Amino acid sequence: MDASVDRIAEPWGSRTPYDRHGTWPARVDTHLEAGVAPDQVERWVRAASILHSDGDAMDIAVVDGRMAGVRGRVDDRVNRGRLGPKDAFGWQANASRDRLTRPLVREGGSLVECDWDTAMERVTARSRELLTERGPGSIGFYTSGQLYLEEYYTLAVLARAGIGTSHLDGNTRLCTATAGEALKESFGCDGQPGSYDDIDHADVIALFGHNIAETQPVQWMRILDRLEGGDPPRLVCVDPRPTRVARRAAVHLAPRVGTNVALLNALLHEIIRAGRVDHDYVRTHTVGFEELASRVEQCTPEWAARICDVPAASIRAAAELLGAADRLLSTVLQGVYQSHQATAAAVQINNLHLVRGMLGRPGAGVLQMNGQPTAQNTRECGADGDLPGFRNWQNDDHVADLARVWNVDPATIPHHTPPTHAMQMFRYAEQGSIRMLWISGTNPAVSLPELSRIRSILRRKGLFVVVQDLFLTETARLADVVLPAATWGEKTGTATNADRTVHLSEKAVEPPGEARPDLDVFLDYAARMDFRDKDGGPLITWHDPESAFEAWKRCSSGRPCDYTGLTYDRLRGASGVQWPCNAQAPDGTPRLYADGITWAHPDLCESYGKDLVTGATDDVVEYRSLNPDGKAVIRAADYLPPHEAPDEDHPFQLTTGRTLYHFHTRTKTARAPQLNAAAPDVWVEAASSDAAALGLHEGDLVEVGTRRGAVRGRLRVTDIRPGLLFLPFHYGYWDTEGGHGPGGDTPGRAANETTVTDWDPASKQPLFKTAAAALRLVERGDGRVAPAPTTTASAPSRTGAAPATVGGPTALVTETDAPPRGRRTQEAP
Ligand SMILES: Nc1nc2c(c(=O)[nH]1)N[C@H]1C(S)=C(S)[C@@H](COP(=O)(O)OP(=O)(O)OC[C@H]3O[C@@H](n4cnc5c(=O)[nH]c(N)nc54)[C@H](O)[C@@H]3O)O[C@H]1N2
Ligand SMILES: Nc1nc2c(c(=O)[nH]1)N[C@H]1C(S)=C(S)[C@@H](COP(=O)(O)OP(=O)(O)OC[C@H]3O[C@@H](n4cnc5c(=O)[nH]c(N)nc54)[C@H](O)[C@@H]3O)O[C@H]1N2
Ligand SMILES: [Mo]
Repeated sequence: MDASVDRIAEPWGSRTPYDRHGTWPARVDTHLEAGVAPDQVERWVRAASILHSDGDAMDIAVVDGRMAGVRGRVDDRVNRGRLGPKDAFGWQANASRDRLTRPLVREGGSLVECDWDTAMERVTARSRELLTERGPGSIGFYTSGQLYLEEYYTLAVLARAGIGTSHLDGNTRLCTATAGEALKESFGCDGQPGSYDDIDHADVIALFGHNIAETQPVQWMRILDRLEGGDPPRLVCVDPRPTRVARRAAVHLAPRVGTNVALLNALLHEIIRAGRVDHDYVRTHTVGFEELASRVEQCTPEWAARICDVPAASIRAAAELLGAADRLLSTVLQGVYQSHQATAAAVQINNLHLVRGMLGRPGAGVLQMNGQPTAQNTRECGADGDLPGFRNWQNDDHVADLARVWNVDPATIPHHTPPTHAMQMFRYAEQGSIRMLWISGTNPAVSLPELSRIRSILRRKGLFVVVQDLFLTETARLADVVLPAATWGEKTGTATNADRTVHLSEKAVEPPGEARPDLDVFLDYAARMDFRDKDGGPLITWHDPESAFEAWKRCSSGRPCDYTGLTYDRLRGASGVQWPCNAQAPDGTPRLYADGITWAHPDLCESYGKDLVTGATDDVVEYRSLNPDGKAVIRAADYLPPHEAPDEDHPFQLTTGRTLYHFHTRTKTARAPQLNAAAPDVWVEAASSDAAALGLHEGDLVEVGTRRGAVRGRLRVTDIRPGLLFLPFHYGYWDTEGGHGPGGDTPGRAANETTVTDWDPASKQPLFKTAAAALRLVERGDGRVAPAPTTTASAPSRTGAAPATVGGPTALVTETDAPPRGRRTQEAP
């Protein structure tokens, strides 16, 4: 049966209920441009979504050589045919008229069009000059979580072995650095333990600072379908906002932002006190339990209740659910990773699973989530502050092994200090030691904290800025050279989602004008720079996506993220394979650590761990004495108060984050009419009690100010935690229509005007979730309403206070029930 559903008004579509341990029914969601019928589609081209980390598999409809719509892929393990709103409508941005079609270079103060040769010669000339005059440390690369594996790997090789710089990081630093760090701290190595299939089997699902309903809407559909089926799971939600997840939770804890560690320590205290520890598991697979038990001994629910401002009874109720669960699935995201004590908190969630022995079995797993579509690849390819293949920069054998793969001298690969993290790279640029910064696939002039500072760094005279993007973004406008990139649908490559599922996305249409795939740009640069291996042969021996993938396979061989069992042809068959995929696991690996902890041994581990308070790196001697046999490490952490507390001038806490319909700095979603209309401008959320106390109403124009800057937006009064304000971070100051928003250096629309330059000591991930702020009226709304959706966590607390968010006739998605099929066999519970 087919149904047509307005998927702006009903973002999660119709329900297809299923029972615990059952198979999630398949259903195909299709959205085609108005006037195009399914039988007019000439080709369906294989792809996976790149507007979140879910990895929703989809096919692109091609008509007359252009994109005309998308359809979920029915046999895929991740989404079983479903699409979220951004998947369904976001593709339209590709064809927008303001795509960059030619390179630009700065001439006499302004950016002017030129050919590729001119632009690339500028970049290589500057690179050579700097290498001669100042050495490799004067060049930095800041990349993305949105390119393809092949592109990151190529960039990692050219930056680390070609240039020889340690200044290479991704915007994954803002996103999943804490996920990676928490996995390294607990399991010695990055790599997602769990699987999305755990949703089918869990009896308790706990979501920590993760608004999955809006940020991975397809997995939320799966949870909703289980909630409607037999033996439904109970949800625990830890989030200060009234998210859809919170509204469906058996226990909702809405803590003061920045207090996750206190709450988690109380949960661990209760679980240990109530005798819920799996002592066999702890003895066989872990070290550090005694230390944890003694550190949380005083952390009673009453103690945490005072710090977190949640009822002690609710903490007990949550602990009872977590402690009694027979299959517990936990997910963690930015409410932890971008909040105070990020790594310490994320590690306590791993500890919860270790003490309860909830790992490596269907339904029992932890998902230290990713955010961006290919953040996993940034991390595993070493385009972040790590070495490729989860090799340990402190272990000379690992460096030597990498040097063997690249046929270079180990000394070529910088490894005497930790690879530079993004926040430090911007500091070096500010101080003048980094003189060239090549930014690909990210828009730091909107997404980094404290934007006035970022703008002034990017404008510095001595800093040569290269920006590789689809659009003339806020960042591109500050560049010396702008390189027009091709993107999803216009180039081929692989992407690995948050549960290690690898998808191949193929080129469906030609890129606009002279735009080029990022891979081609990096290969061109490497060729022009003439990077060589130690025998004088070319350092980079590949020439297209498939040969780059084959090169990466050699680098991944024998590593935790082993891709050697995969080929492009294989990925064109069964849709979605989870790494490691090799001779031992030819069909891929649903869960890590099913047979104990495998990569934590001192000789194998990616990291010897860090001090969670100071961030100081441990060395091999310390690690070997702590964990000689390579078990999981239970690391305890004391709660520390957030760095910036509310005071008289700034009486509120301020947090920032996402809304369902937009992706990041909106370069794509603002160019998709259905998505743009659902949330067209910035707004401010405050609790009804706070609004009443200040005499503020829905739609009033208000200003949120911190010590860094201010944002103006219309007020939405919601059921958010009293004392807390929320700003969506999507709105830059450059309007897609081509005009400035409220102008110049005080744009007043981007949340990051207000955020602080501060980061987690261990993961170096910046803090976007905790600040102290003031709120004041600028102008009465006089009947206007905030441009915020009503379908989400931003719903007004008073029903009817704002007209319901709808999409209308252009937002219809066809939902086609499909009989369950494909390669999946039912797992034994
Ligand atoms: N629609 C949409 N989906 C996306 C994206 C997008 O831009 N739009 N981006 C993708 C990316 S890159 C990412 S990283 C993910 C992010 O996905 P999420 O992490 O789910 O999204 P956020 O809105 O950043 O933060 C989640 C929640 O953290 C809560 N929170 C804030 N402070 C605290 C705290 O101190 N403690 C706790 N427990 N909770 C807190 C907020 O109330 C918020 O609801 O989404 C991905 N998916
Ligand atoms: N206040 C606040 N700030 C935050 C966050 C928050 O919650 N609050 N979240 C942080 C997080 S988790 C993230 S992930 C970041 C995201 O921050 P950004 O990475 O800056 O955000 P995007 O808008 O996704 O930027 C990606 C850029 O890449 C371009 N692009 C897309 N596809 C391609 C491609 O194939 N090739 C090339 N070359 N370019 C491409 C897009 O046009 C866009 O300009 O923001 C961070 N900043
Ligand atoms: Mo992210």
